[in-house]
Amino acid sequence: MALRLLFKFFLSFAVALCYLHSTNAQGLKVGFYSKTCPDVEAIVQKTTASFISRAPSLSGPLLRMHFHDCFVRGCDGSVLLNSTKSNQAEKEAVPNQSLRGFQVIDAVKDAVEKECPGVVSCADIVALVARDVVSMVRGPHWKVPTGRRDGVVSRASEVNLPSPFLNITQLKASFSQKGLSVKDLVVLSGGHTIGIAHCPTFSNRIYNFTGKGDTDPTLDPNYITHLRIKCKQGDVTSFVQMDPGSSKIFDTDYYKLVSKRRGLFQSDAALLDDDETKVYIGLQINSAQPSFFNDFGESMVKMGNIGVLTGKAGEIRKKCAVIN
Ligand code: HEM
Ligand SMILES: *[C@@H]1O[C@H](CO)[C@@H](O)[C@H](O)[C@H]1NC(C)=O
Ligand SMILES: *[C@@H]1O[C@H](CO)[C@@H](O)[C@H](O)[C@H]1NC(C)=O
Ligand SMILES: *[C@@H]1O[C@H](CO)[C@@H](O)[C@H](O)[C@H]1NC(C)=O
Ligand SMILES: CC(=O)N[C@H]1CO[C@H](CO)[C@@H](O)[C@@H]1O
Repeated sequence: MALRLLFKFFLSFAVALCYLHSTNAQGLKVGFYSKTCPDVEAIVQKTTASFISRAPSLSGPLLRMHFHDCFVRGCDGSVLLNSTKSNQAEKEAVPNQSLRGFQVIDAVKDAVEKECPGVVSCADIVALVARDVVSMVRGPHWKVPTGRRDGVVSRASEVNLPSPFLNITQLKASFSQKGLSVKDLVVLSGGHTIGIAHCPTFSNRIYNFTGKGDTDPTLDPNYITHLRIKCKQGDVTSFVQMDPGSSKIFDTDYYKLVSKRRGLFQSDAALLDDDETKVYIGLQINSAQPSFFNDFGESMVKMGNIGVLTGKAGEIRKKCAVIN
């Protein structure tokens, strides 16, 4: 009898431990839809793959979309909302210019709605798609806690994303305001191993750094020559690969570039101005088994927790671009 009680005690203890492990303070958990929409992750994966296999360059903007969602009002799908007559949505703000791939989110949502109408949030879809595109370009795969609900507010005036012109102090402050660490900063910046950037995000560094027609002394002069060919002065429409040659492959190249003073943005170069971020970069380059892939999954999960709506808050949108 006593033995059975003891056994029961240990069992409930183990169950409680598992529970603690799979949930977090805000109530997201891996497999949130296991009863209500068991195939959701397979549907998201399949639909996303059908786009990425044809257009791998959509992986960049779709990863970035989760970042932009989470940093403004929390990961609540607010980045997806269209403007209305009376409201300028986040999409209208300057850093949006280059957000793309909304059609992928809409297609995923339609496919999911067919299977389980009104169950899966757009905010979760953004998080799952971000994970899937990274896997599809040979990056890590991680478990995405779900259970986010969709917000009903999206305001262009609230978009206060870190700009590519920030220095290390400002970057650390921006991340810390969202509850993210210095390690998260250097790890998530590694997302710049895929994708592209438009000339105005770095042209000051190659043409007119301090207003005297000079260049950024922290940028490799040979790289400046290369970038000037891609971006003529005043060009606002051209773009470059952030990790030239492997911008569609998720790898540790970003850290090699930054250490060679070829990080594209001031905010990339700034990671050499802090002991912790600099040491991290060195470790990723020199280690036989870099921790970056594992770290990236962990930091993405942390980012995915920012300001989430759970329980009865918010809603489950029917269409990701409009509130119900
Ligand atoms: C640390 C602060 C960050 C700054 C200042 C920053 C800034 C930028 C800028 C200016 C662009 C170029 C946009 C364009 O011109 O088209 C860009 C692209 C990108 N960013 Fe970041 N970013 C930051 C953090 C992140 C994070 C946390 C992620 C995701 C984990 C991310 C993922 C990306 C990706 C994948 C692209 C390529 C987009 C594409 O291919 O269209 N960035 N970022
Ligand atoms: C970063 O920029 C802020 C604002 O311009 C400035 O006050 C600060 O001194 C800068 N810090 C570094 C480390 O450059
Ligand atoms: C560089 O910037 C300064 C200050 O903004 C401006 O007056 C000057 O015309 C610019 N020079 C060039 C070559 O664009
Ligand atoms: C949202 O806006 C886009 C671009 O203007 C448009 O194509 C799309 O149909 C809109 N979505 C909804 C649900 O109104
Ligand atoms: C994708 C998207 O909605 N882009 C918009 C970003 O904001 C500019 C105006 O600042 C609009 O013209 C774009 O359509």
